[in-house]
Amino acid sequence: MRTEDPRPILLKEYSEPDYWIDEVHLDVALDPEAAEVKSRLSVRPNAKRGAKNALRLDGEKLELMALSLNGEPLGPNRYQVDAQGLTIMDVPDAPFTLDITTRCNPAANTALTGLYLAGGIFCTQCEAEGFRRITYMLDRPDVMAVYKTRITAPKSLAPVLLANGNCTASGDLPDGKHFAEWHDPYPKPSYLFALVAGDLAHVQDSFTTASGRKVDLRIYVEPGNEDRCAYAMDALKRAMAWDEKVFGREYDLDIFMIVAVSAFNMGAMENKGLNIFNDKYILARPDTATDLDYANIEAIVAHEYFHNWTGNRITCRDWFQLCLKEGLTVFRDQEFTADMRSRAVKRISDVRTLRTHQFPEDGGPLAHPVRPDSYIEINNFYTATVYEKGAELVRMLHTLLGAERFRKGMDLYFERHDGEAATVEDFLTALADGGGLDLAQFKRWYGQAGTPEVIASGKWDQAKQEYALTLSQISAPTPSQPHKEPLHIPVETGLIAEDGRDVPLHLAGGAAEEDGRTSRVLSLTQREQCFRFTNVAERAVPSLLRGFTAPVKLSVNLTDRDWAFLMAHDSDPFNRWEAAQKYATSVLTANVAAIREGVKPRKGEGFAEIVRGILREEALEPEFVAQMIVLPAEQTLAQSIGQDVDVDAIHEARESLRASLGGLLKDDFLRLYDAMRVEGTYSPDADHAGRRSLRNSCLSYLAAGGGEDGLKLAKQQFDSADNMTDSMASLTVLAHTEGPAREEALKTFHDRWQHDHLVMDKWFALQATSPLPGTLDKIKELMAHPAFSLRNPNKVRALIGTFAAGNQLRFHAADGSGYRFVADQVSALDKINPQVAARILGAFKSWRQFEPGRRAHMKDVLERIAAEAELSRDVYEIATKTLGQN
Ligand code: B3K
Ligand code: ZN
Repeated sequence: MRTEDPRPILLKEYSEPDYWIDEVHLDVALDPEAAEVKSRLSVRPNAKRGAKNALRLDGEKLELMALSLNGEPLGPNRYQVDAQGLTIMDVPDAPFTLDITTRCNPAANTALTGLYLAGGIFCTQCEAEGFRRITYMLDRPDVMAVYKTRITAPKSLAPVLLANGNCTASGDLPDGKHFAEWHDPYPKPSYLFALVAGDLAHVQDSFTTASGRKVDLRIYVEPGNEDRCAYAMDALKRAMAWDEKVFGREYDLDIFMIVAVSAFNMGAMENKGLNIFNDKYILARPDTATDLDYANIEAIVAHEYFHNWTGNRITCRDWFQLCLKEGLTVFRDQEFTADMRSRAVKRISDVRTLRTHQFPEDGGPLAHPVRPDSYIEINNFYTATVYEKGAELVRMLHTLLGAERFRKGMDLYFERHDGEAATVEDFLTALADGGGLDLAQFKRWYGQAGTPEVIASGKWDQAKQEYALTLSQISAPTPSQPHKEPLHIPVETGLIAEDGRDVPLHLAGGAAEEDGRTSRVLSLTQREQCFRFTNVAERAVPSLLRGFTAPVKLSVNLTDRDWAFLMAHDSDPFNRWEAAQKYATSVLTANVAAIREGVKPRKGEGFAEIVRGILREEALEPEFVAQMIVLPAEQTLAQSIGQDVDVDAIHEARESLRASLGGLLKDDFLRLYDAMRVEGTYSPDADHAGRRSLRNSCLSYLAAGGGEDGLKLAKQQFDSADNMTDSMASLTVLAHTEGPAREEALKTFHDRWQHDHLVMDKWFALQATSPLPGTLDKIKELMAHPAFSLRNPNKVRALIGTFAAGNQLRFHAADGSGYRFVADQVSALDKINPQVAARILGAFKSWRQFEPGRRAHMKDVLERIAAEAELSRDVYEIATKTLGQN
C-alpha cells in the first residue's frame, strides 16, 4: 500500500546487483494459512561491484521465522526487516550460504501474486515481482539461479505437487503427508519460478524433438475437465514443431507441463517447464467454447511455449527490457497463427487489436515508449504498447531484413545470449550483425512514444511518364517527450492501374534486384522524401503501407472513389480491407457530423454497392469477407474523430449504416446465410470457423436491417445451435434487441450453463456490452449473482471490464453514471487485487477526447480516486498519470 508518493524506478539508474545467487533450494510445507518456506541461497559477491558487506533482499508480506549464515543463526542485531525486505549486515566478502525460514498466508492472498490458494489449488504467480512474497530473494531478472524445490503437503489437501523442471523424487511421509522434489537445471530468474499443488487430473501426450528427445507433455486441470484439453494439447505439439522448423528452436527438458486454474490475473504465464494458464485459454469443447476461444487457445499456448527461448533461455536484464521477450514472442505467435490459419486474416485482426488498444494508449496520457524509461509499478507496463507495438517493431525488422537475413540475425541472437539476461541493444546488435543492416536509426522506435503520422501524396506526370510519391513523417509530442527524431519507417508500396492491374515499379535509384516488382518496401528515413517511379505510362492509384508494414497513421490524398477502387482491386488483401475501413470511416464520420447537426445520415448506397461486389466474389475466403464487412468499432471511430467525441452520435451513425446495409443487401445476406451453413462434425479449423463467422455476420446484418426475418433466424439458430459459436452469435442478436425473445433466450442460456464458470463469463460479458438503456442497472444486479465474485479476475473482467472497455455507449453515459460505477468498483477492487483494479481504471485513458460534459465527469472520478488515502502503487500510478499529474 502507498505510504507517501512512490518513487519512480529509472532505466538510467540500472546497475548490476552487489551479489549473485547461483542456487536456490526451497523446501515448501504447504498449509492454507501458514505455508512455511525454507530457502537455502548460495550467495556470491559480485566482483565488479566491490565489497559492500550488507546484503539487501526483497520480501513482502512475509513472517521471518529463522535466519542463519553459513550455518550460524543470526541474532536480531545482524539484520533488519521492513515492509519491502530484509537487510543482513556484515556478510562475508566470499561466497556464503543463507538459510531463511519464512511463513506466508496463501488463503489470504487475494492479489493473486506470490503463493495463493484459490478454488482449492495452491498456485504461484511470480512475474514481475511475486517471488518476494514467497521468500526473501534478490527478486530481479538479472539474478539467475538453479532451483531445487521440495514440496510437502497433506495428501488429502494436495494429491498433486508440481514445480519447475524434472521430478527427481516423490513419496509418502507420516501423518498422511507426502512430498515431491523437482530440479530445474537451467538457471533462471525468480520470476520464472512456479509451484502448483492440489487435486488435479491430467491428460498426457508426448512430442519427439528434431534431435530425438522424447518430451512428456501434460495438461493439468480440475477433475472433470479432461475432455476439454485436446485442442490445447494439439496446439502445443504444433507450436513445438513450428518453432523447430521456423526458428530452429528445440525444447530442452524431459517434461513440459501446463496447469489450468480458474483464478489468474492474466492470460497465462511461461514459468520454465510449468506454464500456468487461466483456464479460459485451455479448456474447450465445441458446446462450451467459441471459434474465437479456440483461436485464442492456439495462440496463447504457442506464445507461452515460445517464451521458452525468447524469455526463459534468454531473459531480460531488467524490467525496462520487457519488450525484448514480449514483443518478440508476440511476433512469433502471430507468425505461427498466420502459418496455421490465414495470413491475411491474421494481419487484419492484429492491426484491429493494435488500433483499438495500442493507438489510444499511444495517443493519451499513458503513452510510453516500447522500452519505457521510468515506472512506478512494473505490472502497469504489461501494455498494448510493450506487447503489440513491440511485436510491430520486430515485424518491421523482419520486413527490412527479409525472412532469410532476419533468421540469420535471430540465430546469432540465440547463439550469443543463450543463458543470459539481455537488453534491447543486445537484440538489435545481433540482428544488425547477423542480418547485415545498420539499425542505429531504427533503434529510435524503442525509445520514442506516440504513433507517428505518415503523410503521402502522389502525382502522375504524363509528360515525364513518372509517378512521384512524396512521403513525410510527423511524430507529435507525448508526455515528457516534446521533441521527436525522424524514424526509419518501411512503407510497402504498389501502384494500381485503372484497369485494376499492378504496375511494375522502376524506382529511380532503387535496388536493381527489386526492379520491375509490383510491390516495393520504401525506407522513409527523413522528415520528407520523394520517391520517383519511372516508366509509368498511365494514371494509377497508390496502394500504400501494404500489409501494414509500420505502426503509423497514414494520411493520403485519396477520395471515396479511390477507396472504393482499392476495395475492389488491390492485390494486397490487407489493403483491400484497409480501403473498406477508410471508406466506411469516411461515410460514418460525415454521418456523425450530420447527426450532431440534426440532419439525417446518408444511407451509404455507394459503399453498399462495393460491399455487394465483395459478397459475390466467390474466390475469397469466407473469413476475409467477414472481416471486409465489419464496420470500424465505435471506439475506433472515436479515435479517428479525435476530439469533442459524442458517443451517442457515433452509436447512432454506426447502427444506422448497419441497418441500411442490412436492408440494401438483404438478399445477398440471406443467400450467404444459407450457403455458409457448415454440415457435419464441428471443427475449430480456420475454414469451418470462417464460414460460421461470415454466416453470423450475415445474421447480425439481417437483424440490423429491421423487420422480423433477422430476429426469426436468430431465434431458430439459438434453438438449434450445436456449438457455442452459433449459440453466442444468435444470443447476441437476441440480447441486444429489446423484446420478449431477449429475456427468454438469456434465461434459457443461463439455466443451461449456470454451473459452468467459463460459459457464465460469456453470459456476463454479453449483458455488459448491451447497448440497451437498462444495461448499468442490470450489471449492478448481476454483481449479486452467485456466480459473480470480485475476488475472481475473470468475473471482474467479464462484467466490469467489458462494460468499461467494450461498451462505449453506456460506459460514457452523459450523466456520468457509468464512470461513477466503474470508479466505485476500482476503489473496492484495489483493496482486493490492485493489478486488476489498475487494469480496469485504464478505461479512462482517453478522457480528454470527449465532449466537455463527459470530460468533466471523468476528471471528477479520477480525482476522487487519486485522492484516496490507501491506494496501491498500481492504481496510484494509473490515476495520477491519466490526470497528467505525474
Ligand atoms: N509474461 C506473462 C505476463 C506476466 C504479467 C505480470 N503482471 C504472460 C505472457 O506475456 O506470456
Ligand atoms: Zn508473453
